[in-house]
Amino acid sequence: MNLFGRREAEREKWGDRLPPGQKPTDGWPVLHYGSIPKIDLDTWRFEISGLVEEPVSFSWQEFMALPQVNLRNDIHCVTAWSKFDNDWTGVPVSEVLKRVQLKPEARHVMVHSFGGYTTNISLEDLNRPENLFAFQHNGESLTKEHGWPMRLVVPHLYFWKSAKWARGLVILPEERPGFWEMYGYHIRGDPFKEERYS
Ligand SMILES: Nc1nc2c(c(=O)[nH]1)N[C@H]1C(S)=C(S)[C@@H](COP(=O)(O)O)O[C@H]1N2
Ligand SMILES: [Mo]
Repeated sequence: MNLFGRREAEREKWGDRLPPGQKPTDGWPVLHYGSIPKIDLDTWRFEISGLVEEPVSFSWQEFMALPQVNLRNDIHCVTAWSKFDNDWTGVPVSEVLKRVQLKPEARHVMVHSFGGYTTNISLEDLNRPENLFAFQHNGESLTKEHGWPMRLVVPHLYFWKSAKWARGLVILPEERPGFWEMYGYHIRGDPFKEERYS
């Protein structure tokens, strides 16, 4: 089959689930800036600060005691691969956000990772039922290169929003660019609108 034929076949197979300009992959590429941070579960913390009445800080045990879910979704990387039907286990973002009281001016979030990576997201895009802090993928603990022990998964936006090695959220009144957003990636990054770069 020629390239055009193959693309047509993929489009037919995945239909509306394949965003424009994307190609399905069966593998799982590893993409990140810098090196994999060293993390120790004994000292690991996840913190929410900024525009909240009381900042909160979870130990690994406390985080694991939150309600967990299994969710299946598709991921879309801005470098043009999409990976369908990922099974994640983790804690819904909504469960984590329930543990803080947001101040009335709260609108946006900076997600922080061990190692210094950041990415911005609106509270509305973050607090959706399909988003989770995942520690398993397809039944296995996340590998170090894919974000062990825990990463954010936001399937409706390009995958750079899904911070690996997540360590906290800072709640903000307005949008501020994160790491890739500062280097020209789109501030929101909806794959179905092809919001790749700004
Ligand atoms: N902490 C951290 N998270 C990150 C990144 C990063 O550089 N550091 N890269 C992002 C980008 S650009 C992509 S495409 C995905 C890649 O995730 P994967 O390596 O599990 O496929 O992670 C995102 N999360
Ligand atoms: Mo990426």
